[in-house]
Amino acid sequence: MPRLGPKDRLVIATHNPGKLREIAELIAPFGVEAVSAGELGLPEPEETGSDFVENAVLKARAAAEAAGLPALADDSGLEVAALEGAPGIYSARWAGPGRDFRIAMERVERELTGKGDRRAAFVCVLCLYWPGGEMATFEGRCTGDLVWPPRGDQGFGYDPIFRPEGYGVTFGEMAPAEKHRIDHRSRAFAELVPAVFGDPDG
Ligand code: ITT
Repeated sequence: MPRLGPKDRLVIATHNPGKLREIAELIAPFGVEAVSAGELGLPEPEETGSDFVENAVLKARAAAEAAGLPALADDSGLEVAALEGAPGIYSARWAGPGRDFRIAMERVERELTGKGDRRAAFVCVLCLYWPGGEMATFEGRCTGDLVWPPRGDQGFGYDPIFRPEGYGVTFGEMAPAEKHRIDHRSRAFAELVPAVFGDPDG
């Protein structure tokens, strides 16, 4: 698998500003020149996959082929135990066409009515895809439980209702650096680093 070095350009293949900010923060120490799908005017591919891996691959492939550059895509979501893993790959779609996560969080809470089990996990699959067709995927998970009402205005998406295991606060109440220590995206990224960047000091 080719490596990425400080002079290389990498497309961050997401149209979600919250993800873009977090991925840019994770990549910053490695010095690659990150350019977003939005900046390049790339279209948003339809997510026709049946799991996180398939969707991450199709988004990364579409961006890599359109831009002629390596591309990093993220497919992620919230899996709620008592809802058999929903919303899962449909996490963004539960927020409706206006991407209003108040609506998505209210739907989760409504569907949990009468169920005692409030366990949930965030899942993230990252795909790094090269224009020649080489690719690799990396997965990270973060378990926790759901609170109601939503708390905090940090982060994005479902962060205000997700309380990671071992913490009294939600992701919505955590500073970005604190979330990055334990969240699903950072964990997937930690798997990617040795495969894609090698030893940053070596
Ligand atoms: P792209 O496909 O353009 O990357 P998207 O928002 O459509 O953007 P997904 O299909 O992967 O991306 O949807 C994942 C949704 O899961 C996302 O919109 C968030 O609502 C939610 N999600 C993922 N990671 C999250 C996090 O760290 N905190 C809160 N919500 C998160």
